[in-house]
Amino acid sequence: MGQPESHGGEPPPLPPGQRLQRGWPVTHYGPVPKFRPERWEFRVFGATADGRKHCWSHEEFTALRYETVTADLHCVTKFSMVGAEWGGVLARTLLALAPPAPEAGHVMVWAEYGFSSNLRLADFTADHTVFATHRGGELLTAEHGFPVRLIVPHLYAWKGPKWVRGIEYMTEDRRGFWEERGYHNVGDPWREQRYSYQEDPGDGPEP
Ligand SMILES: Nc1nc2c(c(=O)[nH]1)N[C@H]1C(S)=C(S)[C@@H](COP(=O)(O)O)O[C@H]1N2
Ligand SMILES: [Mo]
Repeated sequence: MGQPESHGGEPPPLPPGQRLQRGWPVTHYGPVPKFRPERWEFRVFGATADGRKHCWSHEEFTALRYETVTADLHCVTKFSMVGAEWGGVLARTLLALAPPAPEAGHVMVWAEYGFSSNLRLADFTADHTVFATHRGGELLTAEHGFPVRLIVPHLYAWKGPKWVRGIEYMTEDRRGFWEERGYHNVGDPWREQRYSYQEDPGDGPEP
């Protein structure tokens, strides 16, 4: 990760090639989904430890332990928004409630309309990876991912789907939506891992 923790009053350094963006633009592919609480559930499936699927209704999900994380968001198109406080359910909390099988080394995060992004289990379980329901103490707006979006602070923002509906534990890595369309399988902004042609052997499955 290599992100400095303290910067002595200076503005926080940005990853290489990024510029600071004022405000908070909306960036995504496709339409904003309509939230239907009675049809919404959050699912953990695939290679779970007990071989079962685990589901939470919206009411159940919002009753899970709430924690906050301060994190920047780096879009691969080169703008960064810094210093937001995200509130929600840590990925670690979900992992403890619905653990993966020992063979699961990867996670696919699934969102509305089949949008997906894959993560290594280690990135998923990082202590600041959070399924955010709030930003700056306020509920997310629809455009920014209400009711739940993933924030993976140490990776490019496409690795954090908005409108998340569940996660799939995987015993083998598979590419998600943008990863299939030319973006880097890992996506570490501090190493400027933008595109799949930059991948080293072992960074991911064949593009
Ligand atoms: N479901 C979904 N989530 C998504 C995307 C998307 O296309 N679909 N785009 C990602 C990208 S590229 C970025 S930069 C961030 C933008 O988040 P924001 O609109 O809240 O700024 O959302 C990410 N999450
Ligand atoms: Mo992005």
